[in-house]
Order: sequence, then C-alpha cells, then structure tokens
Amino acid sequence: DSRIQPEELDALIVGAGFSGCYLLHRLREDLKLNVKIFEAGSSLGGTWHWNRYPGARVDCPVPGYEFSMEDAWKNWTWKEKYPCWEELQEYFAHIDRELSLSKDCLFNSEVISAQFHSDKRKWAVTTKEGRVTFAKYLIPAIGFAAAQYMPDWKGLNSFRGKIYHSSAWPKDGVTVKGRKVAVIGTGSTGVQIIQQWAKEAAETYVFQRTPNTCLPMRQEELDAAQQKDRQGRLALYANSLTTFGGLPYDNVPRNACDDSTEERERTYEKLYQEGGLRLWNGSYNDLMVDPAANREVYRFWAKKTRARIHDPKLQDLLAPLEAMHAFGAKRPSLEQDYYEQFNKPHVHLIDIKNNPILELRPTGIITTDGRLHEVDIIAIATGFDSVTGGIRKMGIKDADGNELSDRWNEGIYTYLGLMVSRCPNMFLPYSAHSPSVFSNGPTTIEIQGSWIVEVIKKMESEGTQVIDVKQQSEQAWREEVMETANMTLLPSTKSWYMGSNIPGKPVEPIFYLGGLPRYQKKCTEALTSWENFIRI
Ligand code: NA7
Repeated sequence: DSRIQPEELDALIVGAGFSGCYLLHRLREDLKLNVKIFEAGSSLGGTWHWNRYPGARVDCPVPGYEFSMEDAWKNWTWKEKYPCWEELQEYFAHIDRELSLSKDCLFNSEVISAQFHSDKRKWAVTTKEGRVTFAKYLIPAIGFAAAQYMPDWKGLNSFRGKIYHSSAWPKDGVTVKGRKVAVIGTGSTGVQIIQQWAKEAAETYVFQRTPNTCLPMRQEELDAAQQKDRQGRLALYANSLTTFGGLPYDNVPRNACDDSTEERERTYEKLYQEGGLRLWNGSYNDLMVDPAANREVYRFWAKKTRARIHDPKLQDLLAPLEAMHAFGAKRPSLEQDYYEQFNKPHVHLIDIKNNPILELRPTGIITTDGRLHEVDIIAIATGFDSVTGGIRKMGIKDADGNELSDRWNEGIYTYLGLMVSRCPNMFLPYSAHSPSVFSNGPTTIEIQGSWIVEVIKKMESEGTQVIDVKQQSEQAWREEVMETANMTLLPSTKSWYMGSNIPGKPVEPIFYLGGLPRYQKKCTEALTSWENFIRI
C-alpha cells in the first residue's frame, strides 16, 4: 500500500520467538535503539505460537529453558518440568507484561523480502501487505522451523477430510473423539501427536518411515516455592554455560569402552531412569563419535523399549534389534507412554519404509500394497525445511542483489553462524552454523544475542555505519563447522540436521557441533580481536 510511508528504524527484528524477544529487549533497553519486531503470527512465542498441536511440549527442562534476566523470572514459576505449549504461551504473555515487548511488535506482518541498499546503507524490508521499512540493522530471528515441509503426495488436495501440518495447527484445536485419524511422520512432533490422539480417537493410524528412538520424559510437577531460590536459579544459568548442550547434564567423564559391560549397563540404566535427553546429551564422551559405543547404547535402548511393546512384530518395527541409524544422529524424542499406545487394538502402525504412501484419496491414504486406510483427519508431522527454507521464504538479498538462499545452495557460509559476507549489518541468531538445535534454546540465544548487542554497541560508540565480515573468516568458520561435524556420527545419517530430509537440498551439516563452551569462547575471541570484520 503506497499510502504507508516507509518507516526508518535503527533495528528491525523479524520474528517474536525467544531470539526476537531477547534482542528487542536488549537493544531497546541497553542501547536505546529504535527497534521493532515484525512477526507473521498474531502473538509472541515463535515456535510456541505456531506449534500448538496436541501434546506439543518442550524437551529441555525448565527452569533452564527460560530467559536468565531477573525481570523475566522473578515473578514466574513453572508448573511442569517439561511444559506444554499452553504454559509456554503463558510464559511469553508473562515476559510481555514484565518487559513490555508487544508495544514494539507489528503482528500479522510477514516479511517477504529484505535487501541491503548500499547507497542508503540500510536494509529495505517489505512485508506481504506492501509495507516498506528501512533499518540500519536487520535481525532475522526466524528460528530453524519457519518453513514447513509438506511432501507433494499425489492426490493431496483430493482428501475430503481435515488435514493439518503440525506447525500451522488451528487455533481452536481439532476434535478427534470418535474419529479415525492418521499421523504421518514419527519425529518429535509425530510422537507427541500420536501419544495424545491415540487416547482420544476411535482409530489411530501411524505412518512410520523411520522409528524414533524415544527416551522417557519422566515428567514432574514442579514446586513453586523451590523455584523462588534465587541462588539456585543463578547457579543453574551459570552451569548451563559450562555444558555441551546448555542443559543441566554433565557428560559421563569417560568413554564407554573404559567401563566394564556391567558398569556400562549400570550407567545407562541410571541415565535412562533420570529421563529426558540424559542418555543422549549427557552420556559417555564417545557416544556420538565411536560406532561401537553408539551401538551399545542403542542395544540398551532397544532392550528397554521392546519390553514395553507386546507384539513381537511391533517390537521389530518400533525398536528393531539392530539400529537403523546411529543413535542420536536423529533427535530422540521424549515420550511419556508412547510405546504403550501401540498395545491398544485401535492403534495401527503402518510401515511406510517397506510399504510407502502411494497417494491420498478423498477418503484416506493408499499405501503401495493397494490398501486404503480410511480416515477423517490427517496430521502431517513431516517436519521442516530447516533454516535455509525460512531464509528463502524471507527473501533475503545481499548487497549485490543475490538471494542468500541461492548462495547457500552452493553450501552454507557464515561467520560464527551469526553474520554473512555481503549482508552487512545483518545478524542471524539461532540459525545455520550455530550450536542452536544441539543446545538449550534460550541459553544459545543469550550467548548469540549478547554478542550481537556487543557488536552493535561498539559500532554505535565509534560511529561505524556499516560492517561486513571477511570471506576468509566465513571460510574458516565453515571449516570448523565441517571438521567438528565430521568427527561425529551425524553425517552418516539422513536427517534434517544434514539437510537430507528435503529433496534437492544440499546435504551438509547445518549446525555447529563443537558445543556451547567452545562456541562461546570463539564468539568472545571475535570481539576481542575484531579482525574478522570489515568496517565500511
Ligand atoms: P522431523 O524430525 O523432521 O520428523 C519428520 C518425520 O516425518 C520423520 O519421521 C520422517 O521420516 C517423516 N517424513 C518426512 N518426509 C516424509 C515423507 N515424504 N513420507 C513419509 N514420512 C516422511 O520433524 P519434527 O516436526 O518431528 O521435528 C522437528 C524438530 O522440531 C524436532 O527435532 C525438535 O527439535 C523440534 P524419516 O525419519 O525421514 O524417515
């Protein structure tokens, strides 16, 4: 709409999830910048605004999964160790009250293009409604899951029932009581939906290509009084900066083969009983490095899991004796009673690895064996075109007019996962080449967000208008990302961590696997030397 006058901002943040909220708060309060968030959704929350499918909950425990600013937590207590999406939305409403965030948010505003104008030395950002805004700094805080992945099955549009992708769930929910439902996909999302729907629907059809290696969540109700312990809170935040994944889990300080078989079994049992991601994220040092150590933990997991499933055929499909991929190379999901659902006669597992989906029909899903699975409602839990899909959707163009997503088709290049050459004054929290998805979200975001604040603070104080990063610095960071990933078993497995879940997407490690302490050290060094930046 040409009647809308272009607005000039110091910083424009895209996305009102954890990253966007953090940076709005810090840039506004610490640096007194004129900052706004443009958010495609109608409220704060990011992932927790969009992913409101049944059973959605976080798999990092609270209170670690929260902002560490005292204003954010001093009047807040959590109800459960792994909160559901409703509680996370309440948390965002709470921080909004405490930090007055939404007054600087423009909701229902999807950014469809952003280009750096070298003459104006600013980013021009356009929303779907045609609003154009100029900003000195651009911060795409869009997370890794801004672009959903919907496979193009034949007949997709012919289905006459209801069909929903997990990340665009209807606000009013979906009633499944007495209905026949299907869930396609058994990643973290699929597992959560299945666990919930199997308890409510008349018939539940689960379309599984690869079994998940789910770990027991061991949910707990939390005591409000205990959470008031200020010292405890501060110690928790400090500790989270010292662990690989920003979680309150220390690794077992040995390799698996250092222990006898019995000792190893006892250790696995202890970690498994502790629950959560412990067996994956706080296990032996060599779990993700040594195939033999990895096989051992898988065998332990399969034994525990198979014992919960009655039908031997289902045991082989849900927890085969031999691993289908390295344990942990795909994210283990947390479950509460997922496996028990398959002991119910109205829950049906369809093995679409051996019997793929052929097409959708008006009344259901046909598999290659010719069988029609008639259902009323389908949940699509096939995940995301992670990171790069969101960047493409946002239409980011560099100072030369090149689409960043096209550039990244030749391989992702970033400096510390935070900046990209020829995209001056642009900062990318929780994006590619950062520890993001292998670490506790808020902890990673605070490390990255603080770095961004420091860079901008320095620029403002010395009057620098524009900074870029050196290409050789990007090259060096890419090498660090590749080297650390190649030391692990991750590249051996097709997964969204490697980009291999999306047909045609370049297959390479998308995230940094060096762990949070090493990452934070690299970020700090960059600010001390300042030698990787170009001041323009
Ligand atoms: P994921 O982890 O990417 O899981 C997607 C699931 O969908 C997975 O089981 C896939 O099987 C399956 N899938 C993907 N494409 C197809 C097609 N074409 N046909 C059948 N099945 C398919 O996404 P989530 O949403 O569960 O989780 C994303 C992250 O969000 C999660 O890790 C948390 O960090 C939060 P596959 O394994 O590829 O055989």
